[in-house]
Amino acid sequence: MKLIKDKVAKLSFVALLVSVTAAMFYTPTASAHGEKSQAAFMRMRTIHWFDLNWSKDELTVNDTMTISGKFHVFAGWPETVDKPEISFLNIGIPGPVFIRAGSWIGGQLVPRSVTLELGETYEFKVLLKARRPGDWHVHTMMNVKGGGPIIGPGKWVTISGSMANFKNPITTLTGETIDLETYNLSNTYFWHTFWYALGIAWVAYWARKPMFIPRIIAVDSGKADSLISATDRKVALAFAAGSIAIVAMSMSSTNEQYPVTTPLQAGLLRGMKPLEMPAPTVSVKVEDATYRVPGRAMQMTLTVTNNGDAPIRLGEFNTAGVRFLDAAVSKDESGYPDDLLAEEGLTVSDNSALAPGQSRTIQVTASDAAWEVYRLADLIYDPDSRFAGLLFFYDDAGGRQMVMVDAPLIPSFI
Ligand SMILES: [Cu+2]
Repeated sequence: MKLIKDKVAKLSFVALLVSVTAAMFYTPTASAHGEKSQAAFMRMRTIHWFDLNWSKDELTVNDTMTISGKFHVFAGWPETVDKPEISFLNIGIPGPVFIRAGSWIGGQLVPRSVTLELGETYEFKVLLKARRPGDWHVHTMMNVKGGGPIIGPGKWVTISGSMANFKNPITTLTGETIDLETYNLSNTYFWHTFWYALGIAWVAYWARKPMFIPRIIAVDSGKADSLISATDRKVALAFAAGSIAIVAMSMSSTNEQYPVTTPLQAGLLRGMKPLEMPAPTVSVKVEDATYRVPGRAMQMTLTVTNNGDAPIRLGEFNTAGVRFLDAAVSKDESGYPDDLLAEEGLTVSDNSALAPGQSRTIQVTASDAAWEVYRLADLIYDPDSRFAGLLFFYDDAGGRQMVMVDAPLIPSFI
């Protein structure tokens, strides 16, 4: 009876070990990344992405594409989120389905974190190389230390072909050309297997002996010392000395084989060059802003003053990557993702050209299902219900001006 119990205990232990190991190797594919669950204020009051362009939406493995555009760092950055002093320009994708071959802010290569200034606008570009076939939602993203990943708009991109053909060749500083995709992979497999096997051997050695119940009985009856024999001590010593010797030997042989190694580079780049934006000659005052829950529409009363020398019209309101356009003034020709584009989502009470020197109070309505689909309307349940967004004004000569708006948003449930 005791023997059977012991066998059962051993078997369950082995089963547990196997399942834990299996869980480590199980990696299901994720197709979305929770962009809608990120708090609305994070998407509306931190980084405003605009003029985005995904150079392709269909590629085969090894093809490259770029994502380019601009982002404005909102001056009224929320107090609850750390300032973007240590930020990393990234791409939000489900795992390494692309590799990032390079990224640039204001023309400068940014393989590291950067410091961004509040209130500034930056130009960026990211070069990607297709690795894993599938349909992937490719987002712009800014990782901000203390703020988390701040996700931008995403577009579906299809990669076809076979991952087995993926190549990632680089030339090292010592002049050797290697394929990073497969470089020294057998070595990685070897060491993982080796240490795993050694660990299992160690566990197996102790698991041969009576376990759990017989041991606790021995400990309880004051015979704990009898559980570890002289052989056990020798085996333990051999394991310890052997492990240390293997580490020391493999380390010295590695050092011999690769005499020149440099650590992964990390650090902070300061003084990123912002985009020089001409001071807007349009000024906008938000008189009030309400969000009508049943109509999925945001209504703003704006007093717009044109201090420039050309007549202007309001063409677009952009918040959290959702673009509301007045089709009569501006159209999208960049292939912007449909679900984020309300081509006729912007209604202006009087959108006739506003002459230089004039001022007018207008009612602006931004309505689209995206308020709910992208869960931006959740903002009204925040303790600090404020929204922020970009307004784009156009003149007849094709000029465009960007004006930031930021105001409390009051919900209306009727
Ligand atoms: Cu996505």
